[in-house]
Amino acid sequence: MASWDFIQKQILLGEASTGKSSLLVRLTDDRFLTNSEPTIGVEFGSRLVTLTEGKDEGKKVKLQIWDTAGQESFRSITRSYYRGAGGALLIFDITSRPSFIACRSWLADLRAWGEEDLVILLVGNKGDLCAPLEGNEARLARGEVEEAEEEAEAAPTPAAAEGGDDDEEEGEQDEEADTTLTSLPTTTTTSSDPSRAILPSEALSWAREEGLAGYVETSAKSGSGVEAAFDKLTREVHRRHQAGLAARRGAGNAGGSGAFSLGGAAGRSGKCC
Ligand SMILES: Nc1nc2c(ncn2[C@@H]2O[C@H](COP(=O)(O)OP(=O)(O)O)[C@@H](O)[C@H]2O)c(=O)[nH]1
Ligand SMILES: [Mg+2]
Repeated sequence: MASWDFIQKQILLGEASTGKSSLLVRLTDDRFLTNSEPTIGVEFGSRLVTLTEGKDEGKKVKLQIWDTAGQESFRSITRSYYRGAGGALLIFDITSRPSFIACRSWLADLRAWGEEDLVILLVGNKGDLCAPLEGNEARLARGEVEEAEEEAEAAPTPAAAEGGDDDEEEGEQDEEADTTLTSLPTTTTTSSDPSRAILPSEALSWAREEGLAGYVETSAKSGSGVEAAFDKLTREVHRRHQAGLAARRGAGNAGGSGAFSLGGAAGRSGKCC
């Protein structure tokens, strides 16, 4: 009997040095990849995720996570990397605005090469390098969007209020940002922490604008948020895929998209997700 019920391919994407290989090693080995180890060669990881809701609650998904093995430095990622992936983690380094801006072009690649129903989660890594967040921003960093929004409605955060009072002071900064950030949000939130380049509210706002599945902050170094990010993506891919299958069955077409089949592996358990 197979020890898992469904199988999913997920891919890691983002600029070099954002921590993709470190996140994979943290997830699969629960350790931090030190500088002395070459990241090239870490190409593949696997993990079981238990589903927590719906008719498949309690069932297990086997994740097959693909790492770029350094190819992203040359932007030479091959088509086979994207093929059959149900989920993608689009990763930037929260201390580096250029790595966040680069997510735009990685997203364009994902859309060009990825499966039509690919689910993309935006991930801000290296959380350990910044001061702990509080209140609304802390909830957004943990992916607790609904709770954070409820709180924001009740009491607007300083970030949300910035558009009003601080317009003059913000003006210069916004203009500068406009030259590089075409459609990225220009109501850039500021942080009192000099090492933080992107606040969760800004990352989430862009993720929503682009129709991504959400935003989560991680630290491959401390392990914080890492399982949560992969689990969130896995469950969302499964949920959407099951909803898609149900809709197709309802429409009298039981054929799947084939987007998630992984050769013989899927056949072993009889299903894929
Ligand atoms: N402080 C800190 N450093 C990290 C974290 N993740 C990765 N790094 C470091 O960032 C550098 C690049 O990481 P790596 O995983 O090779 O990035 P990749 O090129 O995207 O695969 C390495 O020096 C890592 O040790 C993190 O969460 N916190
Ligand atoms: Mg790497």
